[in-house]
Amino acid sequence: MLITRSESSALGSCLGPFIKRLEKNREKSGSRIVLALDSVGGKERYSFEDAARLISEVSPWICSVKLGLPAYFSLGRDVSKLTSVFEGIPFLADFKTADIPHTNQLILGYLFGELGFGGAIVHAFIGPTALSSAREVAELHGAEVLSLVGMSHLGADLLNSNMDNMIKLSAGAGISSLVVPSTLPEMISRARRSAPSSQIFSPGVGVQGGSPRTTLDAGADYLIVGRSITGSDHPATSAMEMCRQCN
Ligand code: FNU
Repeated sequence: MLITRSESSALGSCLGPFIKRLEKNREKSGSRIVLALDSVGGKERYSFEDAARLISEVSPWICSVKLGLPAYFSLGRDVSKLTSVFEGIPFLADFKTADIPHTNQLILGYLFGELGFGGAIVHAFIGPTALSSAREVAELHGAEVLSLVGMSHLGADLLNSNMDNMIKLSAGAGISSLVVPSTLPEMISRARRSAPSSQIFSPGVGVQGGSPRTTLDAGADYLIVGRSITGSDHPATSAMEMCRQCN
């Protein structure tokens, strides 16, 4: 399955502010790493200061920060403090939103409008209507929806076997950013061939077994990395090392 040329050029021309900021940061730092801040130093619950210290420490080696429910459990509304203190860093929300359009709108409106996220990961399996409406909410806030079309853990076969359909659905809904697992590089190559002008974000690098180099060679644009950096005794060194492996 190949996204048609008109679909592809339409996608290429609608790069949102989040992707543009990400690209700028990537050029500046030379890093394609999106830091997944689920835990800090192995701690499940961490303070605003813990999070801010870690981000400051690794900021030369990353281009974005991703926060999900674990971060929200630790920080609550202080997430908005984090996104404003680090306003130069685009923040990605990973709540894997997968609800009806109205509920998605409420969730995404809060993430973009109140917490200051520039992008949010949404499950592609919710279908064309819900994906389009999520993309519309994002546009209202100058934000980006990333469509989750595959997952990195063992046993995600039901989802992963439908990747091609979900890429097509995402393109039809005007979404050009995809999340595709690093642990399955052949899925990344297939996604890249199907949607050449998409931005591919790939989680599962490091602790889950994905290799930075293989993931990028397969066609990913950005690597989502958590514990290899956040759980390290020397997070900045680990981030720098991973960055080196990418270049
Ligand atoms: P680390 N993540 C993932 N696999 O790991 N969003 C997926 O398929 C996916 C994700 C997230 O293993 C996961 O929730 F869609 O410590 C975590 O925040 O490097 C991060 O990517 C991986 O963290």
